[in-house]
Amino acid sequence: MSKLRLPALVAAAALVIAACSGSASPTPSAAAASTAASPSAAAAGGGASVDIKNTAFNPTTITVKVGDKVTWTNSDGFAHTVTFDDNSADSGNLDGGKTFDHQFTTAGTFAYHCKIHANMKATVTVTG
Ligand SMILES: [Cu+2]
Repeated sequence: MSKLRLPALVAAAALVIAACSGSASPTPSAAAASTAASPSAAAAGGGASVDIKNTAFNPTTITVKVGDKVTWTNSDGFAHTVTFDDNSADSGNLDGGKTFDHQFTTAGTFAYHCKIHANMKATVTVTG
């Protein structure tokens, strides 16, 4: 689905860029260009989000593609960590309300945990 939609977005962005190239007033066309760019950038980048709430990762298993970024958001009012078992990434103490992200560049299944709460465990599966 997203692959079918992408050319249309690119074409729309190209039209916006072409339309504004001769324009003397950049403010409205710049706003239009950034609005058009947002959905296509999200579709091209890919990724996933994990919420940390009630001393648990949610969801506990996610699957992303190589090159995707995963963002963790601590929705609890106290610190957690996102620490990979193989030490490939570690958020350190992530206070409530803070986010941590990590881009996955190799395929595999990566287990992670919270250093503060031993029962908090989850995995990220990265497919090639
Ligand atoms: Cu924790």
